[in-house]
Amino acid sequence: MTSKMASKEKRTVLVTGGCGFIGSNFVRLLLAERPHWSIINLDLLTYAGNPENLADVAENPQYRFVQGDIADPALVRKLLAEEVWAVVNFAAETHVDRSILDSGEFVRTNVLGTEKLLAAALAAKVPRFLQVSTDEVYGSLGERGAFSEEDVLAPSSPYAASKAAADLLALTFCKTFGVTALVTRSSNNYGPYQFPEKVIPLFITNALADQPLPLYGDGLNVRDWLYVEDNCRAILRVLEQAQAGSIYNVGGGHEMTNLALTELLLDALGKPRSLIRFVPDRLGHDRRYSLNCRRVFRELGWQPLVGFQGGLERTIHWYVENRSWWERVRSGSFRSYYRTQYGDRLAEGKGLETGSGKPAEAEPRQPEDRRADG
Ligand code: NAD
Ligand code: TDX
Repeated sequence: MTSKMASKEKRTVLVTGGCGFIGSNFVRLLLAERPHWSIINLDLLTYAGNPENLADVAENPQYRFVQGDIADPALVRKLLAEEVWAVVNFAAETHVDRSILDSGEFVRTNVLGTEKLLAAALAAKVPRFLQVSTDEVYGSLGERGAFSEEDVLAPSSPYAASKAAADLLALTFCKTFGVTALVTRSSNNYGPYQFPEKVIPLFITNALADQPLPLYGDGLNVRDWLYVEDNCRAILRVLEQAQAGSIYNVGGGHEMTNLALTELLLDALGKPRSLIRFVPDRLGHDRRYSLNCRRVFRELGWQPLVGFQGGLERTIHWYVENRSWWERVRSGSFRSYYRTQYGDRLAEGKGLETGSGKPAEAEPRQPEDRRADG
């Protein structure tokens, strides 16, 4: 069925984790592009979930919010009884640094929660189940190469391991029980409403508050950046068009070092580079991520529409215009997290003039190239 026909059909989609960063952008996209669809947003409202992220659509009759846990079978069963056509599972603990401080909640939500959601979808015969996975499941690359969907999963952090488990559970529910499970593995997203623990919003908001920007290790780890709306469009395409059991890499095609990214942000904000602090590295810090996205280009005709320069400008603009949003988010429990994560690190940190290109403490791991096909 073409997406044009689908857009006229009435369908109900259960979006989980819709009060987070990507989930809220996805809900907004669905309401705009599939106005006949009904959306149920199931979100536990952890520290990362914020109903304000969807305040502008809260009164839309096609949208309903339910506060609850994906690991609560009775609640999920009740919601799936409403003739749900698809589940899109964004709900997760998502921050690598927090998984290094304490991995328990990552296993509970990302692994057990996903398993419970899959079991409920199987029992309710939900026609489609999309698991939102990540490039981190593949582990780290050296300077060359890119991961394709057939590569072995070799996660480095407890976060990535929990996401790999969820990703494989979805695929096994397809093989073993016939659930129409679909998996997307995207690169680093950025854009409005991202929780300011992740590097781009953390560095924008620190810079706006004239606070130091803590750059891990030598600052030369590489990430591939994808504008959040582009990822949401890819997820919608996979949801409507992909075959059962298929996996799609979704990358932005814009790789850069963290140091280059930081300098770009400071320049764009008109803030001095003296705000950069090289701090002790993240444990198990993946050196580089890169995705081969030929499958999603060829089979689904998806490609990113937002260039990095434009996407970053929009993102910076959003954080400048929404200072009250991030000041609220950065208060309360965020402060104690920040002290735990950065207190000692910043005390040991070095500025650009003394630290440029040098790790402040441990040498970051230099993993071998896993593939060289990119
Ligand atoms: P986020 O941390 O901003 O939001 C996560 C949301 O899930 C929050 O609203 C939270 O309240 C909710 N949640 C957590 N535990 C829950 C539970 N047990 N039941 C119901 N809701 C729960 O995350 P994000 O950055 O928007 O990421 C969304 C998904 O995309 C995650 O699965 C993540 O692994 C994946 N992903 C993220 C990126 C990225 O760059 N942010 C990249 C690739 C994949
Ligand atoms: O303070 C920091 N200093 C720093 O140098 C932080 C928070 C990060 N970094 C570095 C670490 C990474 O190399 O910046 C890079 C990006 O870090 P994060 O924003 O924490 O993202 P990452 O670890 O790459 O994981 C992200 O992309 C994949 C998301 O958080 C995951 O949810 C997603 O699955």
